[in-house]
Amino acid sequence: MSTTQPVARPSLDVLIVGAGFGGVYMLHHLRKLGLTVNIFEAASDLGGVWRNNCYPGARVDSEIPEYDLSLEEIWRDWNWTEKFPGYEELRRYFNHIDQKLEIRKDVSFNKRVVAARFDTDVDRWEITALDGTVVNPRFLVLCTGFAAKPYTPHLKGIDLFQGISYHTAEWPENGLDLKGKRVGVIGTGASGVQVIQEIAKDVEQLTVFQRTPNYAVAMQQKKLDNFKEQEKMKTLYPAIFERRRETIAGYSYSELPSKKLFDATPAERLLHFEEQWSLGGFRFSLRNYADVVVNQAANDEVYEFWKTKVRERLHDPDMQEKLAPSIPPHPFGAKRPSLEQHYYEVYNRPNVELIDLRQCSIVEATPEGILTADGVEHKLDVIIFATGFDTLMGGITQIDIHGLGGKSLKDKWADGVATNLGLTSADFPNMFFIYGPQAPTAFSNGPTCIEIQGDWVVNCIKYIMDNNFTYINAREEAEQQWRKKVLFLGSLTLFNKAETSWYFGSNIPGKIVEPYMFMGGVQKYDQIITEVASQGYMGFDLCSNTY
Ligand code: NA7
Repeated sequence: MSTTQPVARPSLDVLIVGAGFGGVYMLHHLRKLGLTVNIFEAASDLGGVWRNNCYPGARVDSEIPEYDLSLEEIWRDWNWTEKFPGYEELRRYFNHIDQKLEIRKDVSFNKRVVAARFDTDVDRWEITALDGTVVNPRFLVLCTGFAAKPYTPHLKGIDLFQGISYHTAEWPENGLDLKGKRVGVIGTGASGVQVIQEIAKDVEQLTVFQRTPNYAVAMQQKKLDNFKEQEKMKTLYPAIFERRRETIAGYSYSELPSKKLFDATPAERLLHFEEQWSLGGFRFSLRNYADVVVNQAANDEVYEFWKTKVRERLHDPDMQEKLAPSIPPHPFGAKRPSLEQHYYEVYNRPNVELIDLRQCSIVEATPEGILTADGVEHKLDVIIFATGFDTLMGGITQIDIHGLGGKSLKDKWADGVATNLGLTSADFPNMFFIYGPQAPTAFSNGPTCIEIQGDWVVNCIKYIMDNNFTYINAREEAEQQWRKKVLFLGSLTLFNKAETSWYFGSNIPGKIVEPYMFMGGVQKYDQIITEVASQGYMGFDLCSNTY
């Protein structure tokens, strides 16, 4: 870190960290309260994940308008060109938001926050950025996103590799020409699936290193070139935005059939599966029978349908077995299914090889590629790590945060995350996080979760200011109760049956394995946090200090 350069901004009320969906939403609403607000953003522009993830094929797996912010100022004269937009269009969306809401004037770019310390002498946060900038806001709102800390596993010998290697979330801004190259992709999660299906046609040779097959489902992408139709649809937008808050997963369509799977006849089930599949998006997982996530036999039936759908697109029986195994490696839905467009057809191409790491593991990187346990050296020019993130917690704990009594948040969470309502943590007063751990977060549609949590935080800050409190601090017993609830809900489903899953932190060696998200659904979450606020912030201490 460079030397400290204090910036005289004593009047700063709120510092927001991160200028993605969460940061932008918070900035707009907090400014409306008349507060002085600034965003510190590590990247050079707006967009959050859509700034960092610019690998070929990067696009959102939630369709529009479900993925829109509900602010009419934004959606009224914005039209999308694809149902599931790519990162370039999402960046243009952020430019549009800026035009409408004048966001950039209150954002400091290239400012990575590295430390935050609560100063009890003045009851303000002291925030330090990597370039040495220091600010002292009353409130700190972390909108760092759930996937802010990329994870690259250590690959022995990688330093000797003479080609180039990138993590998907650290892709060069100016792109990378992969035409005619021999490319290896490690990882087949959401990022892996997207990059693989995009580049297979361009590269000379693609070698995919797969540890667990992705249960990818049909995106059913659509071009939206008829803007008149989109404009007409807008009469429904307010209803869609209201409805998405009343569902389990924050999509207006994410309503489950009332029947359990085996209460429906085989014909009914088949028709239901086919319908959800052809409608596309997350419907096949989010509108499936409710017991699929708790009943193994019901889950097996869904897996069988999925397996048949996938296998009929693959020519080679060996590929069929690797990509859609006879014995499911984990229950359907235990890992987030990706949305694919032509992912499986990629494996019918002569220039694509699939290495099943469960059969044959990676030994090391060599100067010319990757050596696998069968003694084969896969010659590569480029290695792409599509190996995911230290999700949910990593974006927060990579900032050195100290609260009351000098307590470190990272130390506090070393034995497991403790938050009150997935919004605050005891002894870190006036600090909030949006779209972080122990909230519905990535278990739900991003904008819905962000708006529910964001509205709560805005109202809470308003309450503190209106009532002349100095700060709000979560009570430890409330936090323990919330933790118990999160762990309990996480234990009810089949989701903990996957060997490695970022839902449970088991994708990162050494990370505590426990449910990192509130799995009780968006509507329930909204009800709980609203109730807490309406009861005068039950489970929190509201302190008034006079100086
Ligand atoms: P994910 O979904 O965490 O996927 C990471 C992939 O990388 C996954 O296939 C992993 O296999 C694989 N992986 C991780 N470590 C290794 C090692 N050491 N060796 C081989 N393979 C490995 O990350 P994404 O970026 O794709 O998506 C994250 C979320 O971002 C996504 O769900 C969206 O919400 C956006 P595994 O499955 O653990 O066997």
